Amino acid sequence: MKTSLAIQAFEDFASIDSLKGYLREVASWGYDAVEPMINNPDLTNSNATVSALENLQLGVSGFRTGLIYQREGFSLTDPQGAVRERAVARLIQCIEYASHFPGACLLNGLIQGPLQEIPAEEASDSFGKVTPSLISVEQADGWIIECLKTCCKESEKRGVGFCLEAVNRYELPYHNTLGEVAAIIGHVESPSLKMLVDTFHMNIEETSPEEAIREHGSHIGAVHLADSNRLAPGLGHINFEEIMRALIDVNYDGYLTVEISHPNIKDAGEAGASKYIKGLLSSD
Ligand code: LER
Ligand code: MN
Repeated sequence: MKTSLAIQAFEDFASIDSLKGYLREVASWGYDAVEPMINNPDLTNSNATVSALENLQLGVSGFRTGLIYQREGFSLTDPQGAVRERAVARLIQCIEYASHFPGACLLNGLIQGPLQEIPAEEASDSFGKVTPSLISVEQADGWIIECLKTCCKESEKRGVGFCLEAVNRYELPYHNTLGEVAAIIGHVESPSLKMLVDTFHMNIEETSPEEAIREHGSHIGAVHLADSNRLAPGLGHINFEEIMRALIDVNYDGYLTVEISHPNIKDAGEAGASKYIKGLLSSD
């Protein structure tokens, strides 16, 4: 297993030089890869970024798509079909961009979207009385499955992995556990669709994160590591020895990405989160 650090979007760096400077710093902290956010990738400018990464022998473990919802409001469960189509079109564009970075997959959590209000014309009864209510989880599931089928066709074509993250209930009102994400994967039936497991979310939602990893191990395509307080692993109360043992037991051999709250990234890098994780792996 290799380590990666979750970082801001490549497109958010002021210049290629500032991106190169930051990548140099991440490499010096001992990481093997980075995992940027992504919103609106510049498809014409991937070559300069690819060669900057190659020079530093840094990989890209994946691109995190939450910004597409946070900045544009495009989600897979928007009651307006046209908005869902825009979300899918943007994801397809991101899959194409990711295909320039060997081994990078697309990582999807918040783009699934909150449960929104049913539009007034559909919510009114035969007397025209409007009772606002939210779309149901069943409706959300149906739209998500439909959108994922389209995205995964593109993923399969381009050889880019596509992962769905189990996110805790305070950030997303459904698909909080690995079991719930596994059910969606079962409906989509695409070899490119895998599960992203995040220790911060599992600590809130799973009875036993280690047991959940063992139960769903064959689906796991990506891992996020953050401690119970979303600081770097080792700075809270999650038992990372047990998490590593479970990942080894299920033969997971992908990236371990440190994903922590933004103001603490530099601290985590310099405090040696990557070395801490590599230490856990080698002590097994
Ligand atoms: C993204 O990977 C994630 O874990 C969510 O909590 C969004 O911040
Ligand atoms: Mn995560």
